[in-house]
Amino acid sequence: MPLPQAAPPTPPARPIAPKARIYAMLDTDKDGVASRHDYFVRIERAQRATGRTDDDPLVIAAHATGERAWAAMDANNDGVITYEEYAAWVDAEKFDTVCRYALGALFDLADTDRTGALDRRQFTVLRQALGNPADNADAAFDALDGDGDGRIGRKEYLAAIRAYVTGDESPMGDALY
Ligand SMILES: [Ca+2]
Ligand SMILES: [Ca+2]
Ligand SMILES: [Ca+2]
Repeated sequence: MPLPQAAPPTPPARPIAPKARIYAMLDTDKDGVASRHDYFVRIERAQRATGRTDDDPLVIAAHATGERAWAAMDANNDGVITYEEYAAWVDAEKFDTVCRYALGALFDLADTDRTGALDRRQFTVLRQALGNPADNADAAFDALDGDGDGRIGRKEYLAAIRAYVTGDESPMGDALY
């Protein structure tokens, strides 16, 4: 019996594996495929939510790092990243050379008082821009604020995502879903 024609590969409906969870997050409109529009709408949302102008240096930086990350991930330049494309691409080295800059730039957009850390309100704005569920924003904040000082530092945020992507123990799993 012939195999059915390949539909676009999609992660499980309730993804458990870190890469599948992150991919589900990249698919902002939840149609099963992460498109260029899905990816960049997150920057636009973060910009709008923080009242930043188009010529804000942090907005420009977010677009620049976003373009670099997108170009690296969408290797065949067709405007979409399939789950298989993403899962095969991302690893610790890609995180250190590509992802951390795009994620850090989004973090900086949300850090409106420029302290290098996000308070609960700023973190919630960032999560909403990134397309994470809003209903567990408080639990996510508590999971990432390991020292309980009411702030999530830029380094601890990026380290948590890195550990999550590379399969180490990370509070990010609780923070995403
Ligand atoms: Ca999509
Ligand atoms: Ca592609
Ligand atoms: Ca903290």
